[in-house]
Amino acid sequence: MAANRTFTMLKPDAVRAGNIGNILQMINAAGYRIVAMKLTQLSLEKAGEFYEVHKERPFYGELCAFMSSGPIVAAILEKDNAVEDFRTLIGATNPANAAPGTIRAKYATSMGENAVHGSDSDENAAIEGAFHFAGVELF
Ligand code: DAT
Ligand code: MG
Repeated sequence: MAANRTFTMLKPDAVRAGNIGNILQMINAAGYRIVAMKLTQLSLEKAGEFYEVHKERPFYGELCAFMSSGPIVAAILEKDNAVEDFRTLIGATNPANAAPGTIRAKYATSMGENAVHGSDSDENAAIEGAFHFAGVELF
């Protein structure tokens, strides 16, 4: 597998609960190199834009309200097979179904407040990374 990149957000629940360090430790231990990172907060409008693909879903309003409810850590991460391996590291969307030892199994509290985002394809990783970072912020 070629070295490639994924995009993540440590969500407002994880930041509020004081889990930034714990989650970054797991990301580091899994072999990811940090290409870009910042503590930031989405406006309701920007959250709506980020999750536009879900706009017809019944949880869209709740999702955008939650994602704009406090600071997040946004990051671009690099590793071989970055996207797929990161989805494995974070676990299933619903923490009740997340494999033991995954980030969501440890730190998510519900389907909506599930601690962390991970891109679902190389194409979306590039789009989502560019949504949050300018080229000069990548290292
Ligand atoms: P994932 O974040 O695992 O890629 P997704 O892309 O299907 O999951 O959904 C994006 C986010 O929307 C998810 O992290 C949490 C929220 N969400 C998804 N399904 C939900 C549901 N049935 N109820 C409440 N929130 C939901
Ligand atoms: Mg998704």
